Amino acid sequence: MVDAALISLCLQVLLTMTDIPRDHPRYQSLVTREMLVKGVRDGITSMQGLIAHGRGEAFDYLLGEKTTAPALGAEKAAVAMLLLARNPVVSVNGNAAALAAPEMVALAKEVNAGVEVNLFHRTEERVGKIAGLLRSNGCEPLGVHPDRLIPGLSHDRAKASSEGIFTADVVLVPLEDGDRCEALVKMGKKVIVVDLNPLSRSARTATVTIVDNIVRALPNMVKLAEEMKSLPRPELEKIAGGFSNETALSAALDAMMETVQSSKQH
Ligand code: PTJ
Repeated sequence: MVDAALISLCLQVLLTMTDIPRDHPRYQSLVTREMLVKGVRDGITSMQGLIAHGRGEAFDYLLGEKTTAPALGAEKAAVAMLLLARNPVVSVNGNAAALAAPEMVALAKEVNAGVEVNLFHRTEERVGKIAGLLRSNGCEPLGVHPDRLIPGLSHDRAKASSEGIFTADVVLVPLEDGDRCEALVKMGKKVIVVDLNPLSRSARTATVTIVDNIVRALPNMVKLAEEMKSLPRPELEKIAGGFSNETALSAALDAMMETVQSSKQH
């Protein structure tokens, strides 16, 4: 009975996705929305995740819904940092799971990282479902039975696993909340975030902020990791060391301002 209901729901979502005309100028954006709606229906994404995505979309609109050259530079620096890390970990929340689960797992494989489920609005049911999705993509995730708390956080989002995020030297935490980003940086970790809002606290606190949509950033990073994993360490160190988060955020704001200015001229 439950299976039949699930199958019908999946079919409904697939039909909605195929209903979106391919020649719609904002096709990718609309498909991404459907992926998140499906994520909520499947118990993977939180309702709050839809609101967070809406905020992201507004910034993406200003970016022209494309990966800018500075964002690609940040993606390259992030991949170099992950390849150089002793114990890298990729963190997955409800939005990342709905939008980029296969790519998160593929990237973790390329850079030899652990994958950990870490939720802001944590429920054991949602952790289980996200872990199941990650397993179906070929990895055994950490974070299902967290045994440590990140210092300075008074919330379920503090939960972490000792062999994962707690001891990691480099963490990729896409769509991270500001408090947790700050707490991880305070623990001495290099923190990579994917955040379309260059003004957010996470963006300003992280070691590397990728101002790009996760649906573009993660596939780019998988490709970069495939290409870069054979580079010698000094070369990777040069790429990672040459990155400035301040400059990257300023470039993202410039790109957005340019969109606003050119719209005013028309
Ligand atoms: O699954 P959970 O419980 O862990 O919850 C996940 C969310 C995302 C709801 C939670 O971490 C949250 O509330 O995040 P914030 O504080 O709203 O931050 C999300 C940030 O991600 C915002 O700055 C958005 O602009 C940005 N964002 C939203 N969608 C995307 C995005 N950045 C990149 N790609 C997106 N698709």
